[in-house]
Amino acid sequence: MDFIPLEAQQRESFERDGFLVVPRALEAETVERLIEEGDRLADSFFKKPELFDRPEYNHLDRRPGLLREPGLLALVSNASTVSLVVQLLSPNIHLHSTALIYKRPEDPDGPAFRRGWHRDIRIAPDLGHGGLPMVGIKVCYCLTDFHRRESGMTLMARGTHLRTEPLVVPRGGVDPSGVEICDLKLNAGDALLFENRIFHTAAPNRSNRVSKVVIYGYAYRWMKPEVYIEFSAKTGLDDVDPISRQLLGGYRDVDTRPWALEEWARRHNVEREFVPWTVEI
Ligand SMILES: O=C(O)CCC(=O)C(=O)O
Repeated sequence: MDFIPLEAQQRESFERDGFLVVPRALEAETVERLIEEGDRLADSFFKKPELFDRPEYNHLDRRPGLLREPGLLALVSNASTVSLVVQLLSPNIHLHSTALIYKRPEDPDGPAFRRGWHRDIRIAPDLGHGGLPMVGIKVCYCLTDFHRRESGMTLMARGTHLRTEPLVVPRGGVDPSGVEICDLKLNAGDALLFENRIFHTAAPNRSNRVSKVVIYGYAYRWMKPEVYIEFSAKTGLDDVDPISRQLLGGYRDVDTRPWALEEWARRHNVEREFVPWTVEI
């Protein structure tokens, strides 16, 4: 995997906002190939009748099976984004989740579907909202342009990764008050990195085209990947490079060092500071 340095200003904005836009993360040909593969996976979705007033028929959130497609498999170690994830999180990571999200146009006057502000990985219900750790970063790849508001891009509540309380939603409303809601304008090929603590939600697609994204989540290796990631069963890993093998769960246990990304980080001078178990006094 090529090395792309994380600029100081990118780290600063990620730490301040809880998310970071990486413009032109994918080449146009890669986007085309991913659309071709994504459309194949979405075949039965496209065959369903379009019911304008029934948004549940018009959203696809497909999680299993993405890694069977070669382009989607190669995306797991995409240098322009995963380089940054390693520098923001650690070399000790693997792929935690995959999603292909397509949204057909919805009734502009209809109710918001799947609107639910949340933090990822469900830590808060167990540990509360205070002092949450950052343990994962999702990379949302835009396969279509998102040039207008309400065109299907996931909404981010800027800076809420540091929040120690639930969001406050006025009675009868859907969106929180007192926070900045970002409906980002993005181009096909751009990537949006967001960390597990930031409050975000699915948003309606009130444009006149199908919106398409692929979202890959990376997390520390001590976090169990979602069950549908078949590669965690260590099948079919012989043909992939060592970094992809690590990301796909090709190691015995978490006590085995994440040597592929550790070595990569060492070579590019971005290794993590060593944290010992004990110190001498
Ligand atoms: O469909 C969406 O835009 C929401 C995605 C989301 O909430 C997530 O990936 O956690």
